[in-house]
Amino acid sequence: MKTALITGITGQDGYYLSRFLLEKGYVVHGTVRRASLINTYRIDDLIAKYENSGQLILHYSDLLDSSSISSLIQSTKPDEVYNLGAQSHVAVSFQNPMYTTQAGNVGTLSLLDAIKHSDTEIKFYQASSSEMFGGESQETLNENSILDPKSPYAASKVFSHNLTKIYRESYDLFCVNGILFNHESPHRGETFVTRKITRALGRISHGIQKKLTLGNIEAKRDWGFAGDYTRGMWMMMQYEKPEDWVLATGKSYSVKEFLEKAFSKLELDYEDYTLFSEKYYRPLEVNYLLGDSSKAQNKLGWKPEVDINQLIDMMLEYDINLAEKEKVLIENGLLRPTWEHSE
Ligand code: NAP
Ligand code: G4F
Repeated sequence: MKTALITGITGQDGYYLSRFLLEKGYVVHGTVRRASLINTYRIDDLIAKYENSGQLILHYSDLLDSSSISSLIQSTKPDEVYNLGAQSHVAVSFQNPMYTTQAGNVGTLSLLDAIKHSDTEIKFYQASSSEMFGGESQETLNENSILDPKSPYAASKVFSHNLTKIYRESYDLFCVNGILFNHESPHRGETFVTRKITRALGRISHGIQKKLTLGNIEAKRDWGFAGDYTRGMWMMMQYEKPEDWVLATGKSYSVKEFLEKAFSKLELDYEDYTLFSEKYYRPLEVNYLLGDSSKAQNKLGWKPEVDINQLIDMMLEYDINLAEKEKVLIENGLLRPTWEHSE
């Protein structure tokens, strides 16, 4: 039975990856940040199913706390480490550049160094990002494309990406970079644009939200499904040697096209519901992202199973059900609708 350590297990990818590994029989250790409110809601079902048997073990930790990171590597003795933890919101990284950079990089360095000093057989996955490419031209991006980061978040991802390569080449460690294009799901954070749209649409359909406020809807992204991408992470770790891999669908749509598609599924016109605010524009934008995952498709046998229409259907179904429950709570005075003003 293999053991995995996942930083950022409470995030979207942490949920899909840990579910996948637990179903494969792995023992999964995950790091959780202490917060004043309980922040494990995405993995609560997994905790209920796997914690008592000892197959899922959670540890309080923070990527900035190097001592806790290195003691976790020593105490959990993982076969595979997946470094998913990050302040992952690009717009927020302009407001909190120092924290984004430190959390993104101190943790990677602590993990890699702890592996180097404790057990060089441990495999390491780094959550690299298509944001590193910068998206200035309309080219299709692969593992050899030039990195041209456009935010503190992306700059920090470039640092960790390079560090992962340096440890691989210097110390012969099994370290891989997964360069993942945008991937979404019903468990996507609610301030990322796709979920912001489906969450609003769910509430609009139940009459508990009137308008949705967005920023630049001309930007294009290559959007896939998180469950497909976390499966790909695991496949990279099973490959015969450590390399860098792009995961993408090979199709790019603008935020406006996503909006149109989502609203038209409920026979609504997004223009009747959408407002725009400077607040959601970024100091520097990544205009165009389109990925070429042929290396992963040919060498790993990975391919995305969910297309954009299925993804929107999945997210909408979830968010319409969620809004139905919220409506009942509002009607009973148990919930106050504050989302019109949220990010
Ligand atoms: P997410 O939902 O924002 O989850 C991020 C996770 O990191 C959460 O568990 C969060 O904990 C944790 N975290 C944040 N700061 C931390 C710190 N200082 N110490 C320890 N943990 C910390 O992100 P995601 O979508 O699952 O993405 C997973 C990883 O892939 C991230 O590194 C992201 O940058 C990268 N990535 C994502 C995409 C994408 O499209 N989703 C594409 C490329 C790369 P809390 O729950 O306590 O906040
Ligand atoms: O959904 P987003 O915030 O995702 P973004 O910036 O592409 O970053 C995500 O994908 C990266 C992979 O490429 C990850 F590395 C990163 O961690 C994260 O998961 O924004 C997508 C686009 C942007 O162009 C943004 O300007 O949507 C545009 N947008 C327009 N209005 C908005 C909004 N984005 C957000 N979050 N909120 C808006 O109201």
